[in-house]
Amino acid sequence: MTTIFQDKEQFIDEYRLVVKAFTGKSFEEAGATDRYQALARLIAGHARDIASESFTESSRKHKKRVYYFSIEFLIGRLLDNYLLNFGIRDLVAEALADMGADLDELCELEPDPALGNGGLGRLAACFLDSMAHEGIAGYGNGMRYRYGLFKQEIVNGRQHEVADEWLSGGYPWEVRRQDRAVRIGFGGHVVTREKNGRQVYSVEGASEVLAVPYDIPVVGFGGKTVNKLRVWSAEPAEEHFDLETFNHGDYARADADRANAEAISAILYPNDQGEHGRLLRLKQEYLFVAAGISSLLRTYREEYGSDWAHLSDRVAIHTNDTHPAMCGPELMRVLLDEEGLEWDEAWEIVTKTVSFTNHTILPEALERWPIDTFSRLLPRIYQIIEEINRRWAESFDTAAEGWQEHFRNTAILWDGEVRMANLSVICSHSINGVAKLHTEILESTVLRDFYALTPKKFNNKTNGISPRRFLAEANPGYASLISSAIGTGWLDDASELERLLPFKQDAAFLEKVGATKLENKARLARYVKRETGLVIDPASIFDVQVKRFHAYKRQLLNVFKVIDLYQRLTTDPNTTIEPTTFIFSGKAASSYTFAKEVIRLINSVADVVNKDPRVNELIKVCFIPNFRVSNAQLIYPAAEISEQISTAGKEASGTSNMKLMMNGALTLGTLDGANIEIVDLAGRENEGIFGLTKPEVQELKDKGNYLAWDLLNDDPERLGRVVGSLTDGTFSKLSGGFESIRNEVMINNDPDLVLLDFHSYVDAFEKLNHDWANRTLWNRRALHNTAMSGWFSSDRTIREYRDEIWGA
Ligand code: BZD
Repeated sequence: MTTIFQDKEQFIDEYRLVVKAFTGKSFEEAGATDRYQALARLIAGHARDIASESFTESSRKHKKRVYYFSIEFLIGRLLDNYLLNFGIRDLVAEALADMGADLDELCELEPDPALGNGGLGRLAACFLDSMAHEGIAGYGNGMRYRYGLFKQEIVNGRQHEVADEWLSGGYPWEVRRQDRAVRIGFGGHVVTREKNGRQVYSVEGASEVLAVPYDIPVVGFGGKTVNKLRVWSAEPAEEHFDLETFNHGDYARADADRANAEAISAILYPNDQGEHGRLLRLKQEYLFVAAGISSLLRTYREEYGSDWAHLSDRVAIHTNDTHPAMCGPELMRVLLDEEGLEWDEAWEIVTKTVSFTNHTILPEALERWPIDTFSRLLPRIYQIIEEINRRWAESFDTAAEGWQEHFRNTAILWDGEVRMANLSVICSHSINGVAKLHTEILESTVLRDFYALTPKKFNNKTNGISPRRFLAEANPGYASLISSAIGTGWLDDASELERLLPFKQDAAFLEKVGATKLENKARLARYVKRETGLVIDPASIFDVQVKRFHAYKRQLLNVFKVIDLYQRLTTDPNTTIEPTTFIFSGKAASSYTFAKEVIRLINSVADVVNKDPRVNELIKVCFIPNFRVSNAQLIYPAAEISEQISTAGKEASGTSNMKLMMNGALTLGTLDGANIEIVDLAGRENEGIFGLTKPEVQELKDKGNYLAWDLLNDDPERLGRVVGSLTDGTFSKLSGGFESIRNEVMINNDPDLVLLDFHSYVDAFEKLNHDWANRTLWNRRALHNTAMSGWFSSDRTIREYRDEIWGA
């Protein structure tokens, strides 16, 4: 552990100086926001000092640099996390207390940058954390959106989207690097010249914007390595302020260039399963790719000159999903057009440098662009893609049987579209899925033709999460209980959590496990009361489903369970249940009508159930608005049941399943994504597993004879009544009925098999729910889950990437 302050006194002296320099006021005169800003600047300054040491050290040792390209990084708040990683959290908290301030209050003032939609963006952030912890010279490359993912407000049960102006108060962690800005061209046309008997390509008539980088330090646990996340902002390449137009009163047109350029980095697209066809999105993708490639090559040149043949020994470029798929073609463009390499030489360098992770198998989420749009916006990149595609076609042995089908499935250009997944695969030396089942599905279905050709390129890297952020920082009570038993080594090596296993026999320890959970539930209950006015009982079971809203994630199945319980509790005196609070949180893409209706249904059910004195001592429904990293850190530690109920085969991995497991929740889930590995590690007896498996879902699809009506007709008492309640007025008081949901289930024949899994789900829930009565047994299973969760540390995942993909 390096320490940046020798003692409290040194910290206080430095802090006072920064407050003064930054605000012009003394610490006593400064308000809370100024105090927060100054504290963050102080820590960021130290972080940057170490970052520059880390960089020099990597240069000296010729360490391979890993560039993680991701269009999203959902980093969350940094202050608390960096104090923890520097090992100075207690020192700073005590010093502030001495000064009459409160660290927790200051931490609360930090904006929570929502530069991502969900799992993919948060995974990228956990990977930065782990790369720094593992001492890898690993850098994030992404976008600096002026507006993050919308803020969600709930009005009459409905989701409303409000702009997230996270930058308006200033962001103390970032530094603008004007000196490293890069010009990026869009449009224009390709011209060919001959130079020394060689064709030389360039683009003329392009319009340019300036990509300006902002660097955010990434502090690794232990404080020894500090890396950087570089995010790009779009600005006009030249100031074209039209004074005459302005003087004529047309203010908007006077500054039109600025507005057009800035639009590129204005918003994060809020659709977590792809957003196709939007020109601005394509501009975003090219901007952060081209700027990132230019920036990493500049660093390389400074260290190794033009020794391009060894690029892949010194640099790894990892592409997080297909949004950075242009890394391959852009690197080709620079090597061919600017550095004068031959195609074959350049291609070998590119394919040895670039690697790719896929995050989805939903066919509608696979990114594709109309050739028209693409070639007009990026003519030279398109030309290079055409050539890659032509050579790919040529590589097939046309005498071999079935080559046409293999080619059709693997071609980059097909049906008037650029297929980004195929581009990513062809440009990469490694292709990985994010959980065992997901990788198997990639190999056997989505990417099977590629797998048949080059099986060795495929590998699995099951996702992971940061134990620092999601256990130590989110759950300090449990973390210190754990450390009191096994020491603090688990923060460095989460596999040490297994040393908790002997404590499963220690009744007093198990009681403390329950007591910390209760405290966390009380903390969440206070938050819920403050945010929504709803009172929830910390003594009830907290059953939690928090994630993006999506049909395949089946929040609908969960609320059907709640409706069914409600109906049985009010009509059948034999129904028994331990008091339970059903907690939901998550956003739906603004254009995703069905998902938004499910949110409205949950809130409408909550409105009825929570007001009904016949049941509201037993069950409560709670929707927590505006799910984001900061409130997630309050929710995971309070959960007892972790709802992971996607239709088998649909969830690539999931990561909230891991966060909840680490915090001692039991998984109520299907055998999907990383749930399978959770069960493998912790044992089926410690979770609540239900539902169709992937092969069973497949068989059903193959047979094609699933009929939602059959299930409904067979079960009028329960399923029939649940579905009926969608349209019979039971839940329509708040803002109307739910015909569209009913139609999705009955007329659209229940595409996500909600009705089919309903009974096994409710049964599995009730079994878990009744198990809770024996608190000692429950706490034992909870502790077992935590003890076995160390494998899900993103440190483990990153070491696998390092050893098996990046060779860093
Ligand atoms: O990625 C998610 C998957 O759905 C999860 O199963 C998986 O655990 C995580 C991490 O691997 N995918 C996303 O979160 N995807 C997006 O957020 C996204 C964003 C923009 C465009 C397309 C997808």
